Amino acid sequence: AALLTACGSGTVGDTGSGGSQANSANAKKLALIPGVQAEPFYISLQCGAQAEAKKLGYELTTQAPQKFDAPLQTQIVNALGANPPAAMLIAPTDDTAMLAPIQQVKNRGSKIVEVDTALKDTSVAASSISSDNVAGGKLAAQTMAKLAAGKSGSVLVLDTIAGTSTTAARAKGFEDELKNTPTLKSIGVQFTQNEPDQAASKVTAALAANPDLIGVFATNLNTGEGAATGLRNSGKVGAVNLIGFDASPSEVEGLKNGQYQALIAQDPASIGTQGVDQAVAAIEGKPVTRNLTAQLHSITKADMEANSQYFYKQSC
Ligand code: T6T
Repeated sequence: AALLTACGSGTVGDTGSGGSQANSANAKKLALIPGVQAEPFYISLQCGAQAEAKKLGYELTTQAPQKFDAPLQTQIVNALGANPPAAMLIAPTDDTAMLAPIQQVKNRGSKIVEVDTALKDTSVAASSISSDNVAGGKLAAQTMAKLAAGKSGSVLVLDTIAGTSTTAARAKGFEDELKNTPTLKSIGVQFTQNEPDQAASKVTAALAANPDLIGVFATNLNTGEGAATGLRNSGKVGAVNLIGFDASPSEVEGLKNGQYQALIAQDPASIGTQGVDQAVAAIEGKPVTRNLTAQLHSITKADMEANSQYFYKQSC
């Protein structure tokens, strides 16, 4: 079911210009810097961006860090600054630490568009495209309440790394909304460094400390995959409701075989498409929309066939 259909807001005439012009040989060049390599969410985003760039007559190259890690991403951004593209589309891995490197590329003449995550400082990017992550967290809490069906118990929230704007917003939306269901008590948000192994052990530890654990909200695909492992290892699959964010092949398989009770799928391809549209508008001096949102879809086993178009890809 398509439960969220939020759409763009806040059109401004700002073309996001900043600093000197990028090298004219790069006038049709776009660079995409995802949060991490070889991950279905960012692959799907890249597929959308690539197709749109081709359609608009631009060349898009992608370079992603091996881990979701600000120092590794900084190296890539710094190298790009030496030969600035007309626009850089980036998913900042840290809402603060990535400010200086991104600002430097902007100072060298590239337009900056944020895709998925964003910096705290809203003055750098010409445009930001993401899911409505707070709404996604709320939707997960409402789904958790439905699944509990009046039964009381503890709920664990698994976040990734402090400074990740998206997952922080999901955790906050979830925690705020859960307060409307007094029978469910959050035992708090735990960080996992975006490592499935850490997510698995946090779940095992939470089960040992809270025998009444009734649900886990995993704020992205890595925390979800780890949480599913933790529940499996503890023999609690199905007894503890697991709601994941994203729709990676492994999560989709887990939904099918009962390891997850619901997934909140994003539309990464549309984030990529819209990102390129905004980058090209900024380059060509056309009006740019400062903030755009992509749709979210809550998917359960019962309606997974009808929602298969939202499953993430491993390649374009
Ligand atoms: O959930 C996505 C993305 O939106 C988030 O910013 C980081 O994690 C993912 O890439 C999934 O692992």
